[in-house]
Amino acid sequence: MSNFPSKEPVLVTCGLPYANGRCHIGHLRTYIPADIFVRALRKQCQEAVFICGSDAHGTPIVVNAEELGITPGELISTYHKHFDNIFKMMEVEFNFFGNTDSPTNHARTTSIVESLIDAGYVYPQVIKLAYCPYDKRFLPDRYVEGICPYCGALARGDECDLGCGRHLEPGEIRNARCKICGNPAEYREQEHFFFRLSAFSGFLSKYLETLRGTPNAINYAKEWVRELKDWCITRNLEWGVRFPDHEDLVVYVWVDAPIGYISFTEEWANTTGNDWERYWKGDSRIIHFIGEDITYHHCIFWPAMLKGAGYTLPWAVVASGMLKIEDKKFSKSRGYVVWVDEDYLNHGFHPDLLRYYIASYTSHTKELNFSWKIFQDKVNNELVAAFGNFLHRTLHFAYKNFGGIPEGEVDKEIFDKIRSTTDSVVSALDEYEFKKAADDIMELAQYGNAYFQSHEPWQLIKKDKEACGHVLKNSLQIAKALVLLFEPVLPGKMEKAWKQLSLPGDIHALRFDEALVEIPSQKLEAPEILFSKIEDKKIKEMESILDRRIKVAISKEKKQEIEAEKPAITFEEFQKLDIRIGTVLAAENIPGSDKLLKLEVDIGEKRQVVAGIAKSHKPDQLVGCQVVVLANMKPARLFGVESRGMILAADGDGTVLLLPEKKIKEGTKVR
Ligand code: B3M
Ligand code: ZN
Repeated sequence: MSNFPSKEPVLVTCGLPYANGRCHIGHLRTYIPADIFVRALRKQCQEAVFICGSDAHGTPIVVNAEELGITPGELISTYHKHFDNIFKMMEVEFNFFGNTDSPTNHARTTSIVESLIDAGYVYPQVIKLAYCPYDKRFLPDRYVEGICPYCGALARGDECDLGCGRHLEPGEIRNARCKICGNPAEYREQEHFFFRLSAFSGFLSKYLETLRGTPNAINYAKEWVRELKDWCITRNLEWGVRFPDHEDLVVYVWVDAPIGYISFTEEWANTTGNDWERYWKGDSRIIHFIGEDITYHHCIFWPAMLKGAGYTLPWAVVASGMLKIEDKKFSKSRGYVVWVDEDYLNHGFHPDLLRYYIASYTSHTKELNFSWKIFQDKVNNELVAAFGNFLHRTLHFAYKNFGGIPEGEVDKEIFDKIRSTTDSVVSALDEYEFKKAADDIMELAQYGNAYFQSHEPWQLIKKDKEACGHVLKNSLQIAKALVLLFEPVLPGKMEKAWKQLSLPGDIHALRFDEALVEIPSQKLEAPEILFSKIEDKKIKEMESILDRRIKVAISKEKKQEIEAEKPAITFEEFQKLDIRIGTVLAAENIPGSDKLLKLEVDIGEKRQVVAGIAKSHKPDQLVGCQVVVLANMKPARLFGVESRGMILAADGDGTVLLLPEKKIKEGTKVR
């Protein structure tokens, strides 16, 4: 039994893109499957509203606008239009695409925050916050950079983006530096407001048992629910939704961003004569499509907020896995990025080809690798040679020999095959298994090819025209089913194919069931080829664009490192550093970390030091080696292991350790 249609109304949302940068394939990994899902719901007679919008707030937007010398409002308006446009071009068709800086979202956020305050879920607390004495300001989130207290990686104020991926609360980051001037930050006390997330742990444990969606989201969330920390929900910024009764504070972006889902539903409802409360106050099925990296926000923080303020809870959370570009971790700064306009649409590639790639490359929850060669293979072998070929040879043969779709009946066996394919496609979609759905449809195309091939209509036409017409009728029924089934994935191309079949009605509004309605005999126009091969030359061109971008990024990174000017220090300041020669006595991996090693070093005394060199150095290679150690580094715990000192290394081609020129006595001072 399929989950849909249901009597409850369905609302599907996609994570809101920050209106702070261009759309790349990583974004589409969430939006395209969501769009496919919604189109497929409609094909199962399920009414569904599809909502998204730009995320207009948060520190990165303020920092970026400042760097560009424009207002945050100007910045978000540019990118809002950009995303809206790209989604339209990629045939991702939202019912409403809003923006979290809208008056509706300000009002809804204020109202929800007030409800949470009234219900006793918000409390003030004085905390120590990073403050820049030069810029004379507090440094929220991305205004500060430093070291992650959990894994030791270089991190941003609110997120360990390069290391363990943890969300960091204000004040947690170590060795904080101001992002504006590069100077070390101070810590100052200030009153902030916290959301009592810990009060929801009992509720959340139960709720997560009923939450549907993909296992990656739900299983992670179940692990986290055991230790919930309260969330600081205010920030020292001008840009954002004001925290009630505090002129100097706005709410944290992760408060007003998901509330956008509600506000956009309101805005959509107001312009279309619908009732938003059906979705957010009544029995409904709210389905959030998100990237895996924002699971915590959607499975923990958001349901707690909704519960605390008395709104309908999400029915399912569907999390897409991460993206790789040519087998390397996606990274804008390192050049491993494919921009949807500049690198794809502007080169004349049809949106449906990328939609197919994203749907069919791998399971929705797994890592997706985008490679131009694989893209070419999938287009040429699957869309062109299997599906396109079947469609074209069938239509072309019918047009040429019969002038259209022949008379006669379709075999039961053909209808059975179509029915079983449709059933398996629908159940795959119920499980958010887009690859399985695409593969099942492609298998029907292969079945069609085999049927056509084995019945040799080009021979039959010479001997028995009626028998030949029968083969064609069956083939065209399969073609009709394929076009309907593929519409959610390939909406643009299937619209054309539907016209080529001269079939009535709007393909986007028709149901999957229509595939079982016998195709009428009628005239056909000469069919055009729908899918064409991508040449090697084009793929080489695309690869070299990417290569060039990676090279430019590498040289830019190097230059930045050289240019990164640090403030001048005096000799006295330098003398504060206690740098000594040490000999490594023992080295071992730290369970759970692929970056860190635990070392025992003799620096005139024995010291335990944790070093982030596991990727470049094997423990046994290090034993006996002499190294240079900063001995008066403040002690820290990394992965639960105490570190008292820091091994000096150069960040070059991997991590390169500094070694003394010849063996010298342990503890010798470096000056
Ligand atoms: N704006 C983008 C992200 O972190 C963020 C999503 C908000 S969804 C309410 O992926
Ligand atoms: Zn970390």
